Amino acid sequence: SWIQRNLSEENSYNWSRMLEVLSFLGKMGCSDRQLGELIGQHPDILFEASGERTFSIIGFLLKFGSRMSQVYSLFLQFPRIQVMKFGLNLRKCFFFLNEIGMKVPGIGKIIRSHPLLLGSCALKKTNTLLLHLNIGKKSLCRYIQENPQELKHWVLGRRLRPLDWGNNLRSKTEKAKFLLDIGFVENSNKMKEALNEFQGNGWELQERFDCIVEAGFDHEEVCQMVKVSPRILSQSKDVIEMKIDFLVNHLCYPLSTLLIFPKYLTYGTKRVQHRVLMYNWLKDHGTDPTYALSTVVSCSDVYFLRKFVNHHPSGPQVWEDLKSKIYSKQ
Ligand SMILES: *[C@@H]1O[C@H](CO)[C@@H](O)[C@H](O)[C@H]1NC(C)=O
Ligand SMILES: CC(=O)N[C@H]1CO[C@H](CO)[C@@H](O)[C@@H]1O
Repeated sequence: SWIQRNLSEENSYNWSRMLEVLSFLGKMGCSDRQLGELIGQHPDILFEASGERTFSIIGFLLKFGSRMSQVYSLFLQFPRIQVMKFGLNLRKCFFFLNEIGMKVPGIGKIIRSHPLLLGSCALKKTNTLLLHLNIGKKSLCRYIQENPQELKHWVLGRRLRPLDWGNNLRSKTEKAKFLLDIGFVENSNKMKEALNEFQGNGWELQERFDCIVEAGFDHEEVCQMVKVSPRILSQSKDVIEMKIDFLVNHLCYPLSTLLIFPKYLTYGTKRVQHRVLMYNWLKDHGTDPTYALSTVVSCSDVYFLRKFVNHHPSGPQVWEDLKSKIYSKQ
């Protein structure tokens, strides 16, 4: 009955192709369950033109040298956008890159590494972009190769600003704009500190900020975290995601720990792991009252040894054992 509800009486369907789509996705690596979830969320992968759109996206990606595993991972993360629209966007990006004179290997590289991004961007027309970004084709090519993420700002409905590429000022203003957006006060000391603290340009900061939001916070909460501890945004998105995963899935602290202790994200995972494992061991072997993660992680080694480790006769030995185990790992 689900299928019936998703079929339209005005269309005819090619069931043999729909079957091919299912078995192709299956061969690519989708388990039945993943397949069910995928089609459940995106019925049009199967039904739109009886799967022809899906095949045309897959064909497009393979033509540019994507590996099957990359295609597979794209479908697992397929964005909330119609399959047909996704395919059109991909093609439009290709035409745009071609029109500004990017060579095929360069285009292939961008398509292979950013299919999700390209498929989600409804780019403006090439002439409009060249005009408003105020940049030549050659420079634009290089700019995109170095900053492919920028493409997502050049979509229909967004206002364009001229690219003063190579101009440091721009990256400074972008950073400043980002900080003002998240609630810093213009010309305040905090703002100056944060500006100096941040490595990365405007969109990178935004991307890092967003990935914390996506972990399960609301915008305001993340603004607050960044104000308390600006340095958390000086790390790449991958590192931030890894640290959050580590906190929640390995150390088994609730995500909300970050609200009280955002600075956690600035510590190396080895240090955190060493401290937490030691602290847990002491808890299992002694009577220490419960300390917050912030206390356990932030204090100096000397203080930690004095306050926690040395209270148990075997503490120092366990501390050393953990240290060699954790720090010898890659
Ligand atoms: C239905 O799909 C199959 C497999 O892709 C194809 O060979 C066949 O020509 C299609 N039939 C029609 C009527 O389009
Ligand atoms: C495109 C379409 O009609 N999708 C429908 C498929 O069935 C689910 C469940 O009934 C509906 O929510 C979708 O709107």
